[in-house]
Amino acid sequence: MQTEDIQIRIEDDRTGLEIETLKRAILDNLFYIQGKFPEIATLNDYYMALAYTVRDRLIHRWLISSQTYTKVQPREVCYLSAEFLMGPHLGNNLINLGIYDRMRQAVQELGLNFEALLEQEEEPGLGNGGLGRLAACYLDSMATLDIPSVGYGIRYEFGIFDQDIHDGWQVEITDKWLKNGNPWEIARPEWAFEVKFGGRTERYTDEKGRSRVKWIPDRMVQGVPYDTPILGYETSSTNTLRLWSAQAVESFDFRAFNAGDYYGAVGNKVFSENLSKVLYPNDEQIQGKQLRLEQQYFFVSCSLQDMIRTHCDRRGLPISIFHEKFTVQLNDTHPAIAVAELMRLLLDEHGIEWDQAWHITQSTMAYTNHTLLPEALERWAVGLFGSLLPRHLEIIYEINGRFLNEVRLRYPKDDERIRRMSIIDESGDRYVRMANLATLGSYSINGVAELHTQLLKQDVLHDFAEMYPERFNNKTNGVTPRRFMVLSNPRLTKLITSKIGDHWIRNLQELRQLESFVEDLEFRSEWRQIKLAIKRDLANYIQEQNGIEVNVDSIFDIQAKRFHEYKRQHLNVLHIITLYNRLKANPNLDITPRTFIFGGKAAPGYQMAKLIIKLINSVADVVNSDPDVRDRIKVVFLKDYNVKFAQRVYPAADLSEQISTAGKEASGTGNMKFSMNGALTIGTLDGANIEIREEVGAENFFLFGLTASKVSQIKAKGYDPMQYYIANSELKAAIDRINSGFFSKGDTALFKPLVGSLMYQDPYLLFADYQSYIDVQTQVGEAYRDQDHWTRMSILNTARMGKFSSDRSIREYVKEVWKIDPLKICPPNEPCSIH
Ligand code: NBX
Repeated sequence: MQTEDIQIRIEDDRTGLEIETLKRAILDNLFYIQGKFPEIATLNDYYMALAYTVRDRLIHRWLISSQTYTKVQPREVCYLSAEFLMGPHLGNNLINLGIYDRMRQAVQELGLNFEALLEQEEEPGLGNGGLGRLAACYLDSMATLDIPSVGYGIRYEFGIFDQDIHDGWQVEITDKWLKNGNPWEIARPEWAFEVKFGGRTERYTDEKGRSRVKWIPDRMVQGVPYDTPILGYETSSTNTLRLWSAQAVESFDFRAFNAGDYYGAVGNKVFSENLSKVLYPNDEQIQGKQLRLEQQYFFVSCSLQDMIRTHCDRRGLPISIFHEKFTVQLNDTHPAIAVAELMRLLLDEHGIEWDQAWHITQSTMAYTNHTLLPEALERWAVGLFGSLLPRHLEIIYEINGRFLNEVRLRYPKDDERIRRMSIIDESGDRYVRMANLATLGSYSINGVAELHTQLLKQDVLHDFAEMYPERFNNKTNGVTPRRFMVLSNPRLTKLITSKIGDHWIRNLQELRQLESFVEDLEFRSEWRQIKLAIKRDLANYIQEQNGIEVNVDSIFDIQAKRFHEYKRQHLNVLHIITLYNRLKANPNLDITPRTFIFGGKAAPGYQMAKLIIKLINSVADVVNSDPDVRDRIKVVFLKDYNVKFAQRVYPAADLSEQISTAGKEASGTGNMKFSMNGALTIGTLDGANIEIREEVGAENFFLFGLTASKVSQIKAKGYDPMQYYIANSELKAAIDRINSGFFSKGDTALFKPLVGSLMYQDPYLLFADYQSYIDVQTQVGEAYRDQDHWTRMSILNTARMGKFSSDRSIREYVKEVWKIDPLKICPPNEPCSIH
């Protein structure tokens, strides 16, 4: 049968959207999939039954989408990312299907607790932080905008660790997200690919007399795809998230087994399956571990083979036009080996000549950079690289040789430039520089906020930007309002929609219409009541979890993000200690009450970040039990901050802490999520903060600190933190408090590494920014006293955040980078003429 002839026309319990149908479907799935009857079904059984009910409705749209792509053969974007931090699927899919309220009613009519069922979902935490969550937001927006796309990544068996706190210290616990099964994915073992590792290469002459290269590996692994449907909002477009799981290659097992080496065979299985076992929990810091490079190559090779199979086999198109049908977006350098792998596939497997292969490769790849931190720029020791990927190393040397010849022609006798631009770092031990490989192999290179892109061009990729200025562009990050407003903040969503309708959910710029309600007293009062109600919910959670009673009329001052010295959670702590010192010195001091709330994980090997968590908890213990400050300051560390929890935290904030050292935070996306939900930002001129401030207006943003250029100037002159310590009595008092053992039961050694680093190096200039931060925090306290004015500022923040929808970011990628046309997908059971 021809695909065009297939008409999917199903109208039954698997597709219907009426409340009665939904109820029947849930019970049907409970019975036939979970194999349970209601009397003995667990909460998880009901969650699964509900999830399958939703999945059925996605699958229908998914198949129509996939059929349409097969027929139309549109240009597609493949988003390659080592991380997809998806968060729970259920609520989001209900929103995008447009049946959230209906499903709630159906569930309630079955006598079940809808919120408890949503809460039951174990989130797939297949990412560390911003970079992984950005990939997830972009999948939502690509589907919403009807852009044919696939997300390719790794199906880690264990995602980011769960965080527990013991005695104030972070303790990591394995994330077993698959323990109850995953109803959202479908395994496709029939579409597996083999991936080679190690061994050597051989030259030979092919039948046409051309010199060719063969790679003879010494290990082989199979990648099995697991597909998850990604439905857009108010559209039928349903794209695919395809995650690869590593499995032993059957034939390899058998060879060892037949030779009597049963243990060897099983050993090979263990090696193979290790590949997709666990997500590396380090953000912004490379480790140089072989397994990490194996993971990267594994998923990149599977993904490129998959694209080529779709292109050549399924669509019958010539490989010479591959780049016309596919574009690959590299989410940082983690998938940058794709440049060498596509070259290898084209040269060695498809017999294409070098120049054409390079043209195809360079017309396919586009690279997004997410960091300027030198310690986060990926590089691999040449020895390790060559032993794992011998053929790729040859190809990289060839790319590099040809490229450096061009550089020499263009800039004769500029050896320094050659050294800087080379893909191989030869300043000491030799390394492959992945950022140089990605840059050279791509037709587009972008940063993730205006300042970041500017610094990228000025600094890390300066020589490349000079040589190929037309390839560089900015794409300021965005976040999806479906998850971070509609799903996470239903009360605010309802209020906004009652005033301006619901088009803002698709077109976030429409939030601007809220500006005309700023002067409406009743609207402001409703706005305030909603914030208060959400704060009450979070206060109850804090009471339950941490046993701390917090004042809901206090400023909820929240810093929630990964722990890193450049993000300066410890600057926030210095402010807390300063307030505490003031109150101790003057117990009657009239300050605006504050609740300081922290959330976030530290990389398990990052001692300083873990010590900052310990400091927060130690300060919390002292402050929260001191009757002198009662009800005026409280400190709360919320453990195990993840996407599910973040959705409760953003809406509850009055103040969002975005206090990184200027020039260090590429963009930030939490800053956007807080502000959309009506929090005011206290922040530096860093990353997207700059653009947020431009949008919301300087008068609705609490700015402090040095600019990025001032930071570099001070560093260039030789920064001496001690000067600030000596000159500033409050700063000195805060540091001395920590040093004295006051927060560590007299233990003066505990925080030495932290205090020492600040006093003698302070690489992130906390001391230089301290006074400015404290002053602006004082202004925040004052401003909060005028609740009416604060509410105006809060409303204006939400109203002016339209720019920061990931829909806007994706529209820019589509128009300026990918050049892909949207493709409308027919709704199920409705006759329609597509495209
Ligand atoms: O990417 C983050 C940046 O720090 C943010 O400023 C930015 O908003 C966000 C999205 O563009 N980077 C990030 O999250 N990096 C990682 O998680 C990471 C993970 C593994 C790794 C290096 C970095 N090896």
